[in-house]
Amino acid sequence: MTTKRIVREKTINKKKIRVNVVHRYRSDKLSRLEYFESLRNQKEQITKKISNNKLFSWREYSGLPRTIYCTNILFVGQTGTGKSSTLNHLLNDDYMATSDYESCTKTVNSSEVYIGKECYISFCDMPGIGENQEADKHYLELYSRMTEKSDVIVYLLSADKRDYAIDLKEFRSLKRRYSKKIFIGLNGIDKIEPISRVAEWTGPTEAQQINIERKVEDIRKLFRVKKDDIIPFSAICDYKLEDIARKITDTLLINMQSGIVKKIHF
Ligand SMILES: Nc1nc2c(ncn2[C@@H]2O[C@H](COP(=O)(O)OP(=O)(O)O)[C@@H](O)[C@H]2O)c(=O)[nH]1
Ligand SMILES: [Mg+2]
Repeated sequence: MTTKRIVREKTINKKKIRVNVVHRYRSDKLSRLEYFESLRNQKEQITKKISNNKLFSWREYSGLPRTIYCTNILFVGQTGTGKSSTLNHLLNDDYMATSDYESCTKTVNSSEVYIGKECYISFCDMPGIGENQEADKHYLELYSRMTEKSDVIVYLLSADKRDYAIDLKEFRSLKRRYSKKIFIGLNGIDKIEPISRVAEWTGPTEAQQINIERKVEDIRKLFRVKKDDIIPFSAICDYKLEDIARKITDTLLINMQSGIVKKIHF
């Protein structure tokens, strides 16, 4: 696979945002994972819909104006919820830095996946909130500007947490503005009790499954969302990531059909 890393400045509402971008030129060799097929299988449909939307010219490579069409998928949520891990596993990559002891996504990282010759999906890994107030101020402003221009927002929650106060506040504010394009990814279901410390985790035990369902029900009530808008999965164990890919595709297509997505790029 040919990839190219660049840093690009995007101007949103007259302010510049630095975005690290990785380009992939051969999308058909992108991933061995079957679930990604769901995006590629609908390539025609997505390409057509993206093409109907706003276009912009891009002179970065050849120096000649080129028309590129793009749609944005954002991964948001608290630090450590697995945003970067989810993207790496979803795209079969290790481009996004992850860490088990510190937050390491300080700016927007974007993986641009070409689904047509001049048409791509941009998967944006956002910095995590909830680390400290000063950083949150900056990151929430970034969220606000990026979400406006996005087509799908995946809000990640950690399945093994109990206190979702910070998430509730931010999620509600996003949901109010973008109710049709946001859903919850409940990551880390391998850590739901009772955990076996011996065996390698390949899927939930019966006892874990019961607790996962309970957790989904609690989240549904707390966040006031439909059950379908909560996708339990495990990024690290590569479990049910296909559900995330499917939900992204569905959300993308629904939004494009309903005309919510008007501006496709910034
Ligand atoms: N057990 C488990 N750990 C995970 C899972 N997803 C991410 N992690 C771990 O959680 C830590 C934070 O992940 P990261 O992707 O950096 O989170 P981010 O800050 O949201 O980007 C890393 O140590 C990951 O290995 C998961 O599904 N299960
Ligand atoms: Mg990260």
